[in-house]
Order: sequence, then C-alpha cells, then structure tokens
Amino acid sequence: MTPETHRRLDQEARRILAANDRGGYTVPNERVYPFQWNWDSAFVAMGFAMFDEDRAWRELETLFLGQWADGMVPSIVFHTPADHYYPGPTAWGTRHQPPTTGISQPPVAATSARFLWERAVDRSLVRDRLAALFPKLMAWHRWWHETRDPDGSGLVTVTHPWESGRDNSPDWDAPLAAVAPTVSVGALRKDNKAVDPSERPTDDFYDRVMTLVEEAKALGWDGIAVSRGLSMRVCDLGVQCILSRADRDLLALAEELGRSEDAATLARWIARSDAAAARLRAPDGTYRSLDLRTGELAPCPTSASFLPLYARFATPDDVEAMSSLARSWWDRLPYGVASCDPGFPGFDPLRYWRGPVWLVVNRMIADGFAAHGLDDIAARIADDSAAMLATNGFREYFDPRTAMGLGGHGFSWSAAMWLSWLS
Ligand code: 9YW
Repeated sequence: MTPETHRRLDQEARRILAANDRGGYTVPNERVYPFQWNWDSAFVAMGFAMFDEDRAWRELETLFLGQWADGMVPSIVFHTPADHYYPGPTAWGTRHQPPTTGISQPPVAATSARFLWERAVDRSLVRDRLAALFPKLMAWHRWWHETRDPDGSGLVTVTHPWESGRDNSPDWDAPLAAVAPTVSVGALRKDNKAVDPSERPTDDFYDRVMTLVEEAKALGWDGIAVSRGLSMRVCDLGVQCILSRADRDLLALAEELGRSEDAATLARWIARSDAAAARLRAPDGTYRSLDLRTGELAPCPTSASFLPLYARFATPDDVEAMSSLARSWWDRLPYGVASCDPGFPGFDPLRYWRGPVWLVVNRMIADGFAAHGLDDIAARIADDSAAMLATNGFREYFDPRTAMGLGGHGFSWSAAMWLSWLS
C-alpha cells in the first residue's frame, strides 16, 4: 500500500467516526442503523482510542447507560428517536429508560476496556474510569454466566439470532425453522428499503425473529424465564468464544484493580467454559454452535469456528485443524475470512452472515492465529482486510470472491478496524 493510500484511509476513517459521532456514542451508519449498537461500540472505542482516549471511554460509558438491573447490556440503546429503523422501542416493549432492546450482543466491551487501559498514555488519568466501569462489566458477565446458563453447564444460551451479532448465519437455520411464526412484519421493515434487499435477510427470517420478541414480551422480559422458555435456545459459538476471551481480559483488569474476589469468580467461569468447550466440537474437528433444545450442532463451520483461538481455549490439535481450514477456504475464495464455509450448499457470498467477510470478525480471527504463532495466516487476513478497504471503502461487509463492498457505506466499525488494527 502506498503512503498516499494509507493517508487517505486514515483521513477517511477519522471522518467517518466524526460523522457518525452523536456525542458520547457512535451510530454504526446513519442510514441503516441510527442508534447505539453494543458490540459495534466496543470496537469503535478501540478506533477512538488511537486519537482521542476520552472519547473512547465515553463510548463504553454511554453504552452502559442502557444496562438493565439484572446486568444485561442490550444490543441497541435507542438514545434518541428515529423512525427509519425497524424494530424500534415500541416493537421491543421493554419499558426501559433509556429505551433498549431486550436482548444482548457479543460481549466485546471488557476486551475493549483492556485495550483502552493498556494503551492509555497515562494510566493514572483513567484508573477511576476503569474502576467505575469494572463492576458494570462484571455484572454483565455474571448475567451471561448465571442468567444465561442457569444450570451452570459452562455453555451460555443465546435466545435470538440478533443476540449473536451474526443474524442470518446458517447456525440459525434449524433453530429458527422450529419457531412457528405468529407475526407478519415484512411491511414494517426499513432495512431492505435502505440497501439492496438481496444483501439483507428475508421477510420469513424477520417474521420468525419477531415471533421470538413476542414470546419474550409475554414472559415480561424476565431473564431466567426467557433463558429457559423461548422457542430458540442456542449456544452460539461466537458469543461463547467472545465471552471466554472477555472473561480473560476482565480477569486481567480485576488483577490491575486488586479485585481478588472478582478475579477468583472470573477464573471459575473461565475454567467452567473451557471444560465445556469440547461439546462444541463436531466429529470433523471443527467447532460449531449447539442447539440446546435438540442437541444438534450447526450444519457447517462458519467464521466463528476460528474463534476458539481468540478465546484461548483451543488445543494444539484444534490449532492445526483451524489453520488447515483457513488455508482450504483461500483455495476457493481470494479474500478471507468468509462468514460461512464456502463448501456449504447454503453459502451465499452476498447475503450478510451467509458468506460475506466482516472486518471485526477478521480482527478477532487474526488475533487468535497470531497468538498461536501462525503469523503468516494473521498477516494474510490483515492484508486481505486492508485491500478490501483500500479498493472498496469502509463498507459494512465484503464479497469474498471480489472484495466488492456490500451493505451500508461509511461504517463506523470498519473505520475503527482500520485505525486500531490495520493502519
Ligand atoms: C440489526 C450494526 C449491526 C451489527 C450486527 C449486524 C447488523 C442488524 O448490524 O445487525 O438490525 O441489528 O448483523 O452484528 O451489530 O452494525
């Protein structure tokens, strides 16, 4: 990459974060997603940390304004009204202030807080902020480990595809097929009017996911009742790995802050999920999501199948298997890492989480390979990611065959990935 391109990407990434900044939080993209999204903000904070530490901490602090009394941190905080997104606060019916959804998202925030802490120019200036955030992070992790794992199995439950952040992944095909739609919401959708519908989930998908929202509403959004009672209960491999990694990062922060009791609790949670991980390994050696209602593993590997490396619970055999899998995908597709196995019959290089490449997932996968000494794979993922941005801009996601940009434009987390990882 020429120094000129590098400068151009730096400027553009900062311009995008500034344009999407709503003062204390950042919208992923104004046109499609006009509120604060949970894991987007955790990644965006890493981007801000490269040039404005104060703003980076505020991103996380503002996210936790949406935290529920039971510790749950919602997938979306609707800080200010906007009528061009569906489903908005009324459809969720959570009655929380500020208005929020009733489900969570992959818990990246503790990893982000550690990133901010370790890169702080002067840690003494941000220690109080970390100390104030810590109990909130701990409460969220407790919610995952207790409310979303009420039997203490070591595998946490996701009750809605949106909670995984990988909305229409093949991981959800069978669990969602078992949900009988009771609503028809196609006419209410806004997303498929803002971007090409062929790049968005189908109406049938929306009917089923909104049926789950109705089920949770009928349970009064009670944490344990939802956890045990919804017609979808899956251990999502992405959430399981991201939580396990975030537990480790939170443990490091607990030690920094001298919170030994919390550190011991985190160590227990980590040991328990590490012990349960083998239940997610398919006979072919790849990791998959697990349908907790039927005991079935997901039909194919996805980009989440590499995240045990990022979580740090992968065994040496797993490392071997994952590097072979990554190389085999490059034999079929020039740009990594596709969100779904290219050999899977339902692979679709244009449709959201059924094929396209997402940069935030690439960052986590590259981190995992690098941590296990596979620097060549980590470097190739970074090179592919930078090439996609340089040739097609800060799009929401990318076609793994051509690097063509897809979904929304001027995406905050793609900008943050450039600033904090690729630049
Ligand atoms: C939705 C904001 C979100 C991401 C999700 C992604 C998509 C659609 O956009 O969700 O309506 O929430 O799948 O991971 O957080 O960028």
